[in-house]
Amino acid sequence: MNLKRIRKLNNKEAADGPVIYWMSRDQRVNDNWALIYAQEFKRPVIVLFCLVPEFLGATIRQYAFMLKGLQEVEKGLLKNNIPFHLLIGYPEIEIPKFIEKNRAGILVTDFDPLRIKRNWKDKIAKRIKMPFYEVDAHNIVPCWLASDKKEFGAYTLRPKINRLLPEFLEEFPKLSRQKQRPVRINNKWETLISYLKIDFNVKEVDWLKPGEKEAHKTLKNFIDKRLNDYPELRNDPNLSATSDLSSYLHFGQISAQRVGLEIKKSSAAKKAKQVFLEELIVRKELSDNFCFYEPNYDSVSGFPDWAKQTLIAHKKDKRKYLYTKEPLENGQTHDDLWNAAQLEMVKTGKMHNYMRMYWAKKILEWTKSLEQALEMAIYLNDKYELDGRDPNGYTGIAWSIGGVHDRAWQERPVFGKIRYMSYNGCKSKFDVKKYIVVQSEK
Ligand code: FAD
Ligand code: FO1
Repeated sequence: MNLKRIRKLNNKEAADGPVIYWMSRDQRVNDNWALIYAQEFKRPVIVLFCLVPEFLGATIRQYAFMLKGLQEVEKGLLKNNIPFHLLIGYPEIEIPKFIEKNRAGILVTDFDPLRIKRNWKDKIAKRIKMPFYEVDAHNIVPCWLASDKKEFGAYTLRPKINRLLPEFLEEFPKLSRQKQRPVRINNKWETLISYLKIDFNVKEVDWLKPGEKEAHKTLKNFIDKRLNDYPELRNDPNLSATSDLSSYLHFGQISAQRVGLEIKKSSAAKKAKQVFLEELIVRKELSDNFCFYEPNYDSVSGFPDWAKQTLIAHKKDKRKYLYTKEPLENGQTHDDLWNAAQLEMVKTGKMHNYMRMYWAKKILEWTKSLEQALEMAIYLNDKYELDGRDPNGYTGIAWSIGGVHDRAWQERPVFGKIRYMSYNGCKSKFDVKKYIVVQSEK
């Protein structure tokens, strides 16, 4: 495999013993560069997942989706004679403990730009006595290679990605079946719920089924039925014109590279492929670039200087409407379109992309301060969206509220030079009334 997908996180030398793949962001058996790399050492491979009691405001909606996907991972690995252990606790404690107990010689994990994951890895890298490798199994072009700095926007990252795509958008090798059948592992799937310190009131959803198989079905369905119309219809929240792959991508239940390969191979029109791949590759990998190179990706200090200046200049502007957490969370503002979008997210776990932009910008318009607006948008996004707690979320919110990857627009109250979106603007783009009615009936 292309070794440019791998970074070493410490400078320790390999010892004897099995290779451990600590699976975290890329929760799948197939098309997983981290697992493929773990097998390259030609030693027995053991896969672990460390379940933490809480994760960035996730609720049972997202935990249940993830855990069902992981049960499928366990089965898929066992078919290849690869043992899967579900650890419960904090990775910085549980991983070193497991390594020691199992006399492992090498640790491999998948890449993630989020702060919480980087902190776990920093601590583990110091605590263990063996080499620790990180493989970018999520991005097609490894994040640190696509660019060595925080990019200004899609227009600066796009040429860099496009130059490297021929090298990285390649087929995956097949997983090797291990020779020895693993001993039975008693993962505690049934009892682990009691260990979670999360909100159990946010209901699971049933319109999207979790797991690697379902992710592939969703992709096939999109390619067969909707890809050709994607460029024209994707911005209409009344239509199911987009792929619905974001939750699968978020939990790594499908690889973006597999999606990219299948889209390329399909018989869809060139324009449709190009427009979709722009979102899947350039926009998505730009989010990882932002979170990787901007330590303050979820706070106002991470906004570009021009945006901070203009927002501060308009800090004291009078807000026509001011809302606290409760009316926002309950979708009880004066704006029926905003309320419908909020309810779409609360009920289904997925707000349409076009509405996400409008939704976040209105939070800026209706809250006391910029800091409060950002905090509120992240809180709601991470609590209700199935695909939340993701670099795409932090970056999408920073784009909407803080001008990240955008440019200055005409100045106006509250927003300053941040791009504005209006109710009437939405009316000119799609049937607003229909959207409101449909969401209220869900
Ligand atoms: P499709 O249109 O089918 O796109 C295919 C894939 O491309 C998506 O699954 C996604 O991985 C990627 N993609 C599409 N649009 C974007 C984008 N604008 N930025 C980065 N990648 C993109 N996306 C999340 O995955 N998680 C979030 O928490 C999230 N929060 C957002 C919050 C706001 C305020 C905004 C403006 C955008 C947010 N997005 C988020 C990006 C986007 O809205 C979703 O990725 C998209 O709606 C998912 O639906 P889909 O899979 O049907 O998209
Ligand atoms: N990753 C883990 O390694 N352990 C977890 O227990 C865990 C829980 C979790 C819950 C909700 C969610 O949306 C993500 C979760 N993740 C967990 C991480 C996830 O796989 C992603 O890596 C990041 O959220 C995005 O990069």
